[in-house]
Amino acid sequence: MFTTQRHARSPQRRPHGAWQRLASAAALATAVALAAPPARAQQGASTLNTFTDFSTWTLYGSAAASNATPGNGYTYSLLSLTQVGVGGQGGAGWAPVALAIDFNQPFDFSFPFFIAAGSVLRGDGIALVLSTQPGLGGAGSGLGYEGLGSSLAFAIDTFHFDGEPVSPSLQVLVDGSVTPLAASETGLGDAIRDPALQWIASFSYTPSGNDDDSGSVLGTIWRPDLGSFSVSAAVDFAALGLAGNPIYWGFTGTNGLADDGQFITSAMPVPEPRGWALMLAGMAVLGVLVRRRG
Ligand SMILES: [Ca+2]
Repeated sequence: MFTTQRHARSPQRRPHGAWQRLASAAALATAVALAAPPARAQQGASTLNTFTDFSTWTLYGSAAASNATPGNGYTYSLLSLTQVGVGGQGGAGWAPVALAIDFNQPFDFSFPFFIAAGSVLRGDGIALVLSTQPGLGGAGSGLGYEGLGSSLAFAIDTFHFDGEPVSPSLQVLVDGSVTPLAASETGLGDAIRDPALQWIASFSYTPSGNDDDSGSVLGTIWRPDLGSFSVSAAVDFAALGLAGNPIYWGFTGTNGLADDGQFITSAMPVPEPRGWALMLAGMAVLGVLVRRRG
């Protein structure tokens, strides 16, 4: 059903108002990123600390990518997993290049996201997925993750049936199963959905120290007005079939019976004209040096 693979084409046109809302929200995320101390070299990836152009990603199903520079000093890239107001969707976006991850060393992934409410019903959620292969899994409660083997996911599940963790919950998922290895109920209710305020999510790993490709993962979401929520689990990357393999990373999302829009974002400041002048001057100097060496 969701087997169609396609690549992002030229940026799509978006309503100006949507970009303005996103712009104010993303400015906050960017300000937080810029205020943070320089990240030490470590494993993983961040759409928060490193500008990520989602239009270069591999997209599946309902996923779409677009970029904009709305004139407020920032350039934004937006990965839309599901569109607001359209139900029955499942989408995924995957970084085009696999990572080599040593599971006896720490890693950290971080990304801003937001959910725009469709109708009253929330759902279904978003997952950050690490896998030996990109793809799009099961619809609805499958979060676009169900069925993706040799994988691990940090899920933000926004819908539950009876007997499942009360949504919104944070979950650690493995082996393509949406029965969580670990889950944490946030009690956030509909507050998790806000098109004007982004969450900052991180998914980090601490190895056991025994050189056995196992350790513990910690998934956290944070918003300045609501605080932070997290879930953790012990994981064995050798048993999951991930150790020693190239690791693809991406996001999946579904909305099933609901029609929420679910978005991953990245932003960067637009260089000031003076900054461009300095950079061009620097490149000219570099050109002179290269010519002298030659
Ligand atoms: Ca669910």
